[in-house]
Amino acid sequence: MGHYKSNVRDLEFNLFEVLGRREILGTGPFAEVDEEVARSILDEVGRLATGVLADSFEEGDRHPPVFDAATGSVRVPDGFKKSYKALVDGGWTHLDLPAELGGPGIPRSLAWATAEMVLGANPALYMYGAGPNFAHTLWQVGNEEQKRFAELAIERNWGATMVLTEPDAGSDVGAGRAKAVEQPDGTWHIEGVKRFITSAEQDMTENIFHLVLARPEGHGPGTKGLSMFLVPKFHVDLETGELGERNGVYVTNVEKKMGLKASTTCELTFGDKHPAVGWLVGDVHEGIKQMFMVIEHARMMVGTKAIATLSTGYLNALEYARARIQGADMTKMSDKTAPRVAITHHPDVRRELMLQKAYAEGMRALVLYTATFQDALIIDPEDRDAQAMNDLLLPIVKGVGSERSYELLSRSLQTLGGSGYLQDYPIEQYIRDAKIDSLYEGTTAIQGLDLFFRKILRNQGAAIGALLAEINEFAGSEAGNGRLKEERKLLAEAAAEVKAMGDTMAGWALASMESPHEVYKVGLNTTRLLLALGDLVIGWLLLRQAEVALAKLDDGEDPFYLGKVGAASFFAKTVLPRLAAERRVLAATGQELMALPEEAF
Ligand code: ST9
Ligand code: FAD
Repeated sequence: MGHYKSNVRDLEFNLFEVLGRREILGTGPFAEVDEEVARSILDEVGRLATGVLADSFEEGDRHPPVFDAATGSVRVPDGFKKSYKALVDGGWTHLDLPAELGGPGIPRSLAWATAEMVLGANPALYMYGAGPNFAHTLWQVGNEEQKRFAELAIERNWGATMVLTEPDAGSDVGAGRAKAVEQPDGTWHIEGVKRFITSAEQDMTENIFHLVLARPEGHGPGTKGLSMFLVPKFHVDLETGELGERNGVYVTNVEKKMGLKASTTCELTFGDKHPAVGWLVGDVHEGIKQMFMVIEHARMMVGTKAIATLSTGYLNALEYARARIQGADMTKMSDKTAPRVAITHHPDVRRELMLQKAYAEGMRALVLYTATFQDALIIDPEDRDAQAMNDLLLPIVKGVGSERSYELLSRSLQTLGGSGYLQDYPIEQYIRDAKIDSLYEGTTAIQGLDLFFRKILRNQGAAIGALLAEINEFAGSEAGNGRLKEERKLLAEAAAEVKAMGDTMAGWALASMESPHEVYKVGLNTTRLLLALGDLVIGWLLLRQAEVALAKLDDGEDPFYLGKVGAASFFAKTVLPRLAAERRVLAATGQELMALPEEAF
């Protein structure tokens, strides 16, 4: 058996029993995909993910890609190449594309459901295979020639990268110094060094194209002075599709990392050996706006990756716990001759397992719930409410998904006792591979700032207000037919705590217009609010699942549905009450920490 354990049943439960995806399948932009096709896609990707895709997960870690500094090339291990080939040959790198680009036209909810399995099985594969998706974005924002380039990139499965970070420009992308110099023929020469660029070199695709942020000479400071350029590794004859000369962009180092080792993280040098020719994307200087089209997908991808890893971590821990015999049942703990039991009998192990299950399944629901707004935007790109809700939920998917997954994966390891620490089991690699998720694509601090300042304040509380109203409506309903009464009460209390947190922070933000230091109190709590809102939404989605499950249980017992009710109730009773303490801590925030001299740290 491979390391990866999928949960197709839960994916289908979310899509078809809770989130009503049946209603949008087979119609409008999804006309070609009915429920049967959707289920067969999930089955097929599940089979692939638990098989050939997962096969090289360990090899990619123990024998990572090898960089040759003399040629700037990278050799990816053979087993990993085999997995990648299976992904490409099956057409799976084209799965997310719309019909006009030759894709099947599936909803985003189904796309993320399948992505979860690829990301859980072998995350680097998904990243190397994202070229067609990047090309889709280029096709959306590019000029005619760039659209043609994008079509070729899709047809030939070229690799792709997003190139923002520099040694002195990480979270602060606007500090970037890479320069773009316009040429008489309308092209640009890019100069400078970027770092930490994912997939910038590999030997699995014939070409790689880079979407690069650089500052045209004379342009202003900050992110708004950056433009986006298309910089291919090899030049391309757009008529014939033939590859031409090597462009002047080279990988000059590949980082040695804690985890996710199969994925190359590269230093990328432009214009050092010979000119690195770039084309201004869409002929407009709107680089940061265009790049955020990619970033939004990538943040969703990172959250999904984290959650996928927690899910397989939990399922591995569960399998171990069921088989591991150790100690007697607690009721017989003083009887030294009592039969030994599986550790799943011990209350502490059960508590730990249920916490893992609740977060893994609650955050899966969060990803798929968020994706329903992306579905709505395909159906009607002008749906502003769906846009605002997707915007609001994205930092939660990315920030909460990565933080909680990393935290809970250490609990998965704990369930295995000392064995969890060994490389005989996949969890230690899961933990190393998942740590990156709270760092790239905007650290957790950046997600917290994005949530409060952009998605709540700038949106004037509209989306968060709508979300809280929905949660309160559920809490005040008869959901569960009397059987979720206590849980709904806890949900309503938690919603009130989160609202109070947001209101207090908005008050400080307002006060900072008069007294600038007040904004520090906001900054001391943005991550707290992010995590608290995450817990609230997870609790709500779990209870929605429990409501559906309870109705099904009326027709007969099914452990799957019993587990749904159990997880929701557990989460409501053991996690949601903690939000009251978070609100108290937040309310008591003062200036002491910011006033403390740096030397005192
Ligand atoms: C990275 C990659 O880390 C890691 C993994 C790569 C894996 C690759 C594989 C990916 C696969 C999936 C991709 C598929 C792609 C396509 C699929 C197609 C189906 N939302 O607040 P301001 C914009 S890469 C939207 O003043 P500052 C907006 O235009 C490196 N837009 O910011 C705004 O203008 P306006 C990742 C946003 O103070 C403008 O920015 N690095 C948002 O100048 C300025 O906004 C990071 O993520 C938003 N949430 O700069 C950097 N926010 O206001 C993290 C801003 O007029 N740092 N814009 O609308 C930040 O995010 C900073 O907050 C900052 C601040 C740089 C934005
Ligand atoms: P810094 O920005 O220096 O942050 C250091 C610490 O300070 C963090 O804890 C951060 O949260 C905190 N901090 C910084 N600013 C603030 C603030 N204003 N408020 C509160 N806290 C703050 N980049 C790309 O462009 N393309 C890629 O493909 C890519 N892939 C990557 C792959 C890997 C494996 C890694 C490690 C990085 C990758 N990155 C990529 C870069 C990644 O996006 C950055 O590392 C990330 O944005 C953080 O920047 P930094 O590392 O410079 O940290």
